[in-house]
Amino acid sequence: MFNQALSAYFTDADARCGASSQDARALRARAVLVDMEEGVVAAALRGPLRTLFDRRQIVTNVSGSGNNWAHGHEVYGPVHRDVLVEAVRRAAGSCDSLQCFSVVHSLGGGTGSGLGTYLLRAVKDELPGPHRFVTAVFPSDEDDVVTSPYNALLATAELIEHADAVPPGTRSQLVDLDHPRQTPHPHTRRCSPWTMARLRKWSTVRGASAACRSTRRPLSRKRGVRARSMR
Ligand SMILES: Nc1nc2c(ncn2[C@@H]2O[C@H](COP(=O)(O)OP(=O)(O)O)[C@@H](O)[C@H]2O)c(=O)[nH]1
Ligand SMILES: [Mg+2]
Repeated sequence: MFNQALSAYFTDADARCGASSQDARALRARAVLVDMEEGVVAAALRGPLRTLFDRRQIVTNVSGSGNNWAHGHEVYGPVHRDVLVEAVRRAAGSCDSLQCFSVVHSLGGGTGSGLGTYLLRAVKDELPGPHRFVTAVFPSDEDDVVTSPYNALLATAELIEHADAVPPGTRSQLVDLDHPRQTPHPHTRRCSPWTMARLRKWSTVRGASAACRSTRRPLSRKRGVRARSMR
């Protein structure tokens, strides 16, 4: 089962025994999980994907960043820097041909935006070769965090400096994928061509498909045929 494509994102824990794994439970993500609250990571470690994560590659704290970019960046960043860099080095050390670091975080709170961008800069300083590809979830108008515009702005300034590529998404798009709506969400109507392309790709999801239908161009073959025959 373990092959070259899988090896880009996973290591094979069975390989140490000399055999290639036939069991998905032997896969270990080449990942470092970071959160300054324990809850989300603890839930991941109780869930169906729990075997994917190497416990040494998890960095948590107890009290969270209080939705404050500065707390994540200026307080937790220096405190956890060594442990974080060590975990990233360990993951990088197990790669044959490291090409890219991929960071996935939200920008509306304090940890993803503040500590996430601190880590991005630390990785740039300590391991400057590979590209830094950042998937950033921006807050949307209906965000539940009152400080999210500030956090996102401060994080964006860091991304401009330290990331090589940033495909942006928004929180409302995640919500729509999670809980498809019958009517298109107003924010998804204003989304970028990149996001529209992603939504089309995921058009089997009801909400996304509804969002696609709100654009001017016909998207499904059926609608396209009807539009042509009406001319
Ligand atoms: N749609 C969606 N939004 C989320 C999820 N997790 C966090 N958010 C949103 O992301 C923003 C920041 O929250 P969070 O990532 O927990 O902050 P942090 O832990 O301090 O970085 C808030 O607006 C949350 O509502 C999720 O799983 N789905
Ligand atoms: Mg959080």
